[in-house]
Amino acid sequence: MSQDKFLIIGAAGQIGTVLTQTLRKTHGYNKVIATDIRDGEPGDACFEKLDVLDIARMAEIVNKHRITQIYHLAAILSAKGEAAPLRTWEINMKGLFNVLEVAREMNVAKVFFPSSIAVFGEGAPKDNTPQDAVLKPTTVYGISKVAGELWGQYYWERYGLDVRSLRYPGVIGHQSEPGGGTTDYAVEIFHKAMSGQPFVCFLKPDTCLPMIYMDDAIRATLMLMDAPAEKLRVRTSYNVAGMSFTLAEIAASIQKRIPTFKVSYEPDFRQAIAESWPHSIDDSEARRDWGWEPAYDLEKMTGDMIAHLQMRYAIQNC
Ligand code: AKB
Repeated sequence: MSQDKFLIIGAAGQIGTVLTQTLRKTHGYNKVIATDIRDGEPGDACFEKLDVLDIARMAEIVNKHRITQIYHLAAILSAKGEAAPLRTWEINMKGLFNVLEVAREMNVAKVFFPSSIAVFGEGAPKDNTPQDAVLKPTTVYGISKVAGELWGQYYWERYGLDVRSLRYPGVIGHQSEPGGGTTDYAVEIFHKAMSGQPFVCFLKPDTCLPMIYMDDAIRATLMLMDAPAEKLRVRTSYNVAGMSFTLAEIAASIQKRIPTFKVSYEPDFRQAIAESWPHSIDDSEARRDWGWEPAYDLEKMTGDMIAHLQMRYAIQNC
């Protein structure tokens, strides 16, 4: 068993919830310290309340628990970020700087920083968007991710801090709910279908976006973090792909299993964000450097989501 001690920042979020559970299953409960701005379970010695803007508290937690790896997942996402651009910049960038500085000062071995397909914008090819496509994002979230990628690379090159990163597509999972993203619809659609309600979508039916199933997203994260440092030729952030589909396609995939499910469309400001992003991603560098291969396509993901949510909704309705 490894001697690592993990710190998850944003552990109550969509990815943080599942990553915390997965790392605890592999390494043991006490090896993973969950932190969030929200309260944890009373009396949980492996939870610490943390505001990412509070560097002194972050350093205290890293010191107290002798942390060797930090997964920094706290951020304001694309749609919510547009309501308060300067606040989003502050949280996303100052939060990252605090993590990088604490990790550098306290000799943390590895840092994970999530980037996103939101780094792409005008000028990047829409289909099979390559790793080194032009990065001209339109959202403050996307701008913060481009800057974050470059700062991660800077800390690696300047200080030897081992910062690793993935450009996540929209993440779909049954275990936790997303919040504030443009791709959130792809989780909400399942909950509406399972609770017998119609779904009114904020994007048009032909909007095609890259997505990844939670199991694949977690597996990709851990594969990257476990890869030998000398294999990693990308020190900004790796493109990573799962599947791509339009809204009409995911609706049809659910309707194959739940024929009474109804979807209608009322696009809002998030349509423009979605249209600035790629349709699909070329992740050949991730495949080459650390053996990435997704396990879930649209049909397999829909089947698995419905099976898990069926159990959850059945228990809730008992
Ligand atoms: C969002 O929609 O903002 C996020 C993302 C693609 O990074 N899910």
